[in-house]
Amino acid sequence: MLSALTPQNLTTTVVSNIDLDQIQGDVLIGLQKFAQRFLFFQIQDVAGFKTLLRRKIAQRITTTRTVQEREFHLRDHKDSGNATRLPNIGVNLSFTASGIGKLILATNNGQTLGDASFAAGPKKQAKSLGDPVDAAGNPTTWLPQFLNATIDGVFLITGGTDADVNSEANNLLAILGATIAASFQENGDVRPGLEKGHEHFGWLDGVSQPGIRGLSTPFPGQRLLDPGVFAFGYGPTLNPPLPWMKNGSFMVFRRLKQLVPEFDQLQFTQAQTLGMDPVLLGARLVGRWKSGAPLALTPSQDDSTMGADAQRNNNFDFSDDQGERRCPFGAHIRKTNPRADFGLPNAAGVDPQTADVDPRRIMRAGIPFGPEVSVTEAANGKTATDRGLMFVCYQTSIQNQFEFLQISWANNPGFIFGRHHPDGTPVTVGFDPIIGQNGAPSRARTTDEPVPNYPTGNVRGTLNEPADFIVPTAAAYFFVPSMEALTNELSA
Ligand code: N7H
Repeated sequence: MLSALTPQNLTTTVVSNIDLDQIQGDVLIGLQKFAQRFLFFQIQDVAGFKTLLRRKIAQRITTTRTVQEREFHLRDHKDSGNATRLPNIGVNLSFTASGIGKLILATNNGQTLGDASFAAGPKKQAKSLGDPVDAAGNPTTWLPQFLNATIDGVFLITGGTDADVNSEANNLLAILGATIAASFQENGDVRPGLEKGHEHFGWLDGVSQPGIRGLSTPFPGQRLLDPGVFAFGYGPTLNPPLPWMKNGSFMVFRRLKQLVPEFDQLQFTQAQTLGMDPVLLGARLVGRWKSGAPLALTPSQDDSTMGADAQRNNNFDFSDDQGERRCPFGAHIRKTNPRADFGLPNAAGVDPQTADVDPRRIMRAGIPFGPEVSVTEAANGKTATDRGLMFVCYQTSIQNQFEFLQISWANNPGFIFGRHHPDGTPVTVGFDPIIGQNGAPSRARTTDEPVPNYPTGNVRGTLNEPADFIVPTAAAYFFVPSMEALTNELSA
């Protein structure tokens, strides 16, 4: 069974003080998931909900300890040649600011929990995130359930099949009865056949995740970060803003619709204009080939063995590619994790990632939703049915991590700063061609595309994206409490 996104090389001898029994399972390792239900709800009867949370729901929540044990079990299962899917039902529960406000009456009307973006919620943040908005700043592409109704919480329910997760969703709904009202539900599913583990544009997802000090043994090139970057109470966030937030995390959810046939067409038409192979252009938009192999290591042809090899597929830091011969500065993985670009090692020997990039990292745990592209959609080059990514990420600061990546890096044509073409003129990198959003009404984006021309050198080019190929259709910000907070502060 797939774990959230990435091969986490879990160490068998856990030497750290990470409280695996307190942190919910999707945060650091990721619930094992082939299918996942997102069950958004409103709390209708606060007292009744609290009683059921304490007595019947908390025991169904899957902790990091359980997820870790399942990882080891799954390895044995696979190693013994067994290809069957195990049900491995997982349940996580988290709350929006309005949900926390209802559960902790002393501070009713919402909680900031030390994070202004969490308190504001993504609807208020939509404009600054670059989402399409009307004159009043309200998102224009979101589903009505996320615009008009209050969402207090969400259950993430994972398992081996849709039937497994549907059955657990029904159990939860039956237990909670009228204490909640489901406001929106949708299933995500790992894609079928050879597309397993690939998102809808076709790229292998979950190749690069941060390692966690004390929990994982790093793969070559994988950074080991303090658990405090993702869960409160460790390292830089030793003291959570409120004591009961220890072992909790913030979760960002975004339902991102992907216009797959349109994006496929763009790669063909732009490749023609730029005079390059569309497959290479696609790889240069992401920074990896569809197999996961990084351009930084294999710039002119795919290497699917490398793509699948965790010992190699992150073993680079861009420091030897300041001329963008291998990977453009604008590529999605270079914009969202610039590795050593962000201040190359300086005379003082400062490790640039530790200083600048590490505190911005996020732990991604999304899953694709929607059907495969139909023959008719492919022929027409036009999306007829919603599909995309249920994007989920964890962090201890929404403002300094997810929002910073989206706003200050992906949407910022200037980032990465201070680079020059060989003739000395400054490089304006442009938007992240995958997730970058131009808040202007036209939405049109450009990205610098130094067309590779071996062996002479790159020819300057510009990628033109006249429209968005990823459209945000829902978003919500959550706090993922520890087990202790669920059974004490939030259900008292
Ligand atoms: Fe991205 N894609 O298919 O092109 N992403 N992403 N992402 N993303 C990554 O390493 C994709 C989104 C990050 O450490 C890969 O897993 C799509 C948002 C970060 O090297 C691919 C969508 C944000 C990384 C994609 C989407 C990020 C990353 C390479 C939306 C944050 C790790 C495989 C539909 C604001 C970078 C991998 C690193 C990798 C795609 C969304 C961030 C293929 C389709 C919203 C930090």
